[in-house]
Amino acid sequence: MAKYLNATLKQVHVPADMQPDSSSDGSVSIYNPDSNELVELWKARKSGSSWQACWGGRITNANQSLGIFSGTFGASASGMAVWPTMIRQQELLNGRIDHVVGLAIPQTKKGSYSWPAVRGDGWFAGTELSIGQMLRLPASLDIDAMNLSPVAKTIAKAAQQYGIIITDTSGSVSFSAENPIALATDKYSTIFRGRAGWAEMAGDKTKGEVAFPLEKLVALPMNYRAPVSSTTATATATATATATAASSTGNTAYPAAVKNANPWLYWRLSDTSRTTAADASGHGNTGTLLNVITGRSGAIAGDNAIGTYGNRKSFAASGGTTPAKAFSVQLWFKTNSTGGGKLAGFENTKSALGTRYDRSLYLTNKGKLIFGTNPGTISTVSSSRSYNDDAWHMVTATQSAAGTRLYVDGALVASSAQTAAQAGSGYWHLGGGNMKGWPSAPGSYFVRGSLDEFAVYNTALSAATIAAQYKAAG
Ligand SMILES: [Ca+2]
Repeated sequence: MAKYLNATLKQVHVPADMQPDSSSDGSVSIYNPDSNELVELWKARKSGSSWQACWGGRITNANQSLGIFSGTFGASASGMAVWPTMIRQQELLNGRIDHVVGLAIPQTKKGSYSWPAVRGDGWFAGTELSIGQMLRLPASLDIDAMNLSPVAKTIAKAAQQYGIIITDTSGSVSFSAENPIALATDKYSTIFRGRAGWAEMAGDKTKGEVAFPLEKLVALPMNYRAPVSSTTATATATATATATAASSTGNTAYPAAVKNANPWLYWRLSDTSRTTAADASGHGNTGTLLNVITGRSGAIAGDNAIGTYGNRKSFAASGGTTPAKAFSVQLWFKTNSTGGGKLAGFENTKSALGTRYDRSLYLTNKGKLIFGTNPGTISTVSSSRSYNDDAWHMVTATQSAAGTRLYVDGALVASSAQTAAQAGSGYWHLGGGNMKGWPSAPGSYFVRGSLDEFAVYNTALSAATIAAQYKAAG
């Protein structure tokens, strides 16, 4: 990833007098109107004559972009660019802000984010607002009739007309404005009438002013105005149109081949919801998405995939069930991880590490595929080659009275005579779970990569069916 970040940020023109935000975040936004590119850096610092950053990203065609960084790139916890929602000094001087404004709040919701955020770092349970969620002041509120400070009035009008977006989790409720170190002349003293910014937002009581009406803000629904097919880095209007067009001309042979084999569960993982995986099997076995990245480019043309971060908060789980004696578990994956991870498995807990876990399909640190069951003693089969080559691979594991079989990219790669698995009910996991005690257990129990087209069947698919499915993928 560091290598990819370097490539992303290569040849960025850094102004000679650039100064990052002096806070620990060291955030920088650089917009180049000539190339129409926006680069944002996090923890930027100068080392000798060159600049280094811990993380960042680049958005091309910036003035047409939705301002969302791809994958895990960007300078913010949300994946949203900081620059578009930042209040400019000149806007405060003009008394007019013609855009949505960003707001950081101390408590953001755990495991949840709202479009246009593509990820979040919230960790409070039970609070109402998610990273990316929008708020606004009601249109009926007469802001001119309120005795607000000039700054509070300007921001309140933007909050009424364009809205506020939750951009970050911070120590206090705060709007983000341009850092004066980036400006030719610092006029904040004039803007804030010689007082602190927070004091101006609270109003000057000696003038009878009231505080910015935070209590009148109304939260808009999650994913407010999200496009039906939202994409990430290249989420320009053009790219969205392309993605929509692609879905109508996408590959229909592969999903048809899966459905013909009567899956018990079939998640295509092209969901716009960040929390629910729709089931295409017809059996209503929707899944729960936990802190995954949606809108990733998929294995099958015209249909997206999800991405996982490789940590224990980021995976998907089915509803409770008892697996059939004969079964198949199947998915596509794409990773370059050298930490391995469980691609799929069956556990007795839905969202925590299981204390009973079985039917484990996983990648070792070296990228080899292992599938096994634990009817009393763990019994596995393993591929001879590695698959952590950042290309899409289709993996299918089956078990029945005929034994255990592991297929990769439509072909049998390993088998054993094992016909049994652990008894009991539980949940299918996609993307990670407990691996403790399993042979060549991965360094990371949770896989970091893209996952797609997850299917579970209550039958052992035949070699011919699997080969035909792989062929249908094109
Ligand atoms: Ca898909």
